[in-house]
Amino acid sequence: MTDQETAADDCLFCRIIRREIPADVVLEDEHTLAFRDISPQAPVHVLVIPKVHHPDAAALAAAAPEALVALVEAVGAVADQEGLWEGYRTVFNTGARAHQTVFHAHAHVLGGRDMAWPPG
Ligand code: D5M
Repeated sequence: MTDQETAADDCLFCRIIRREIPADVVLEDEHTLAFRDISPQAPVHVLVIPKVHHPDAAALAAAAPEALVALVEAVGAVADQEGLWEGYRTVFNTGARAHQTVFHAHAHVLGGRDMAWPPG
């Protein structure tokens, strides 16, 4: 088994993809799964994840650029589906210091309220 497969075996988001853990799925396609964050930070807070396991977005871009493109397309589709035509924020937390807690690449899609800048 490769390191990547080992990591995927007990990765929380891989388990959601395999439907071992329930999630409120809002969109799914060949490359991507999108589901509501369990701890929403805005009226709309959806996580968009690739179906392949890579620890963060940069690693995904390096290993599977087509999956990153599909992920960003899915972010736009989620925003449309959720009615976020006034704007939304896309966040890739990368590394513990940036508050990444799940080391499977994911985009946060946040919307439905005004966003502050700079972020905390
Ligand atoms: O974001 C990881 C996010 O994952 C964080 O906002 C909580 C969310 N999370 C954790 N467990 C679940 C389940 N089971 N369903 C839905 N959402 C979940 P990070 O950028 O790594 O801090």
